[in-house]
Amino acid sequence: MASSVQVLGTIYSPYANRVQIALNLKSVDYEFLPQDLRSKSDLLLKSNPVHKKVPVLIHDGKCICESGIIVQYIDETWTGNGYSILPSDPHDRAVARFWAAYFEDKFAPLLKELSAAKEEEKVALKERVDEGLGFLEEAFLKCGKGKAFFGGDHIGYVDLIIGSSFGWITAMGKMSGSHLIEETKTPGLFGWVDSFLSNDVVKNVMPTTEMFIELLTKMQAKATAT
Ligand code: GTX
Repeated sequence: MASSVQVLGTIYSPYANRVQIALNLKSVDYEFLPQDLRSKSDLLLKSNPVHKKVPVLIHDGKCICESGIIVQYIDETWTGNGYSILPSDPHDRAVARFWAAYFEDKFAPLLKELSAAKEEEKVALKERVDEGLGFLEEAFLKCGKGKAFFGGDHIGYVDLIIGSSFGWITAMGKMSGSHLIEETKTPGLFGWVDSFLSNDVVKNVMPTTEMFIELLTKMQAKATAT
């Protein structure tokens, strides 16, 4: 009997997108249940009572929360479908978890800090971002062994964790004219962004750059009106 899989998410959530892409990689059919985060549903509050956030994966009635944990659950549950999302070698797997945690805990918060910084704070923050990009470029070359993705020939765990934020990042770069990834400085990451965003399993999940730009424009107009 086919299992029942539901994802509570929002279409612009990079965290929900990771889960959707992981399910696509494993060819698992699922139902997407869009959530209104300004007025949280009983289902969301009941299925993620601690954080009250999306995404939540509901598999045969059981709830799993936190996107990274959900992606690992998907990988461990549908082992026979497609290739493994995390590397099979324990050291490679630990390295992939390290870079995913680095992005989540250090790099993404730094980007957030930079986007909210006052003009005089920007130079020092930009230096730290550039240092982080240097680390990620090196990680890309080492983990991907010269192939298109951090996962090598296929989208893997680090690709999902980092790549899912590139809808927002690419749109913000287009709007400000200052792009985070420059071909001259981090050529590996530059090519990787394109390979990731244009991949079919990603394209049919993540909103387009134009959609992100439209949303960001509305958010900015609302912020300046208040
Ligand atoms: N650590 C969690 C995970 O990995 O699943 C984080 C999930 C999360 O923050 N979800 C947000 C939420 O439900 C929605 S996504 C936020 C979009 C950020 C855009 C970044 C550019 N928030 C509801 C709440 O905080 O109440």
